[in-house]
Amino acid sequence: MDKNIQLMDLALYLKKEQILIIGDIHLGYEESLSQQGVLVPRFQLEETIKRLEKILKKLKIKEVVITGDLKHEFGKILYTESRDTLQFLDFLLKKYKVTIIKGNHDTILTYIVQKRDIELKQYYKINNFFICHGDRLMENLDFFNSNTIIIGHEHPAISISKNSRSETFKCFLIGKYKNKNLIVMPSFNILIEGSNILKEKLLSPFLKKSNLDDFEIYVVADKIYNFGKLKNVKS
Ligand SMILES: [Mn+2]
Repeated sequence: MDKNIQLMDLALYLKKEQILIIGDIHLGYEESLSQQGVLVPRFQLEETIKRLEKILKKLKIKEVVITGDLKHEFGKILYTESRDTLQFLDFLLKKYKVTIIKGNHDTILTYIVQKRDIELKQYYKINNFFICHGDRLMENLDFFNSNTIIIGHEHPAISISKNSRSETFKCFLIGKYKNKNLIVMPSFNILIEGSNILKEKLLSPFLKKSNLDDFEIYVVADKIYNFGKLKNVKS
């Protein structure tokens, strides 16, 4: 892996740039569940901030980049969600510059971020890195001039069986898309693990066009574990 990159819990840190990248927080997930009749206690915002604080205090950070799907619901903004989203942004803005990349769930996020003067970007290019949500290909000049793509959207997780028990862990996927490095971020949605890459269909067109078997799996547990290539995990 690039020496400039450090994986820490569910976040990715660019050392030289002092940028912390996190993906797919899906704030408001609880409210969307409760509208479907599933009642869960309201702790997503608080727990998300707690988990993030542990990462933030270990690193020297100038800027936090959110790779899309900061909030969950499509179309309309649910009340709790917009309040939580603002609280979350205010927490970060106290100390850092914040950049948000638009995800497919962020259709109305524009109105929220305008209240805080944050720019909502389609993608973010910094040095050799091209950061985007990953729900669609974006092959522009900035893309071609970068060598590492960082995406969210996929929410990768892997289920690991031991004896008769099986447990699912969020993971990073690191491999190649054409001639570029591709890093897939795990979701920072603390309420769900994500989709099991061994069983479920891939979402991102970047991954559909890659050979996933050659991707390295970095499992996020009490620390980061390199599981090696997917093809070796499968067999
Ligand atoms: Mn998405």
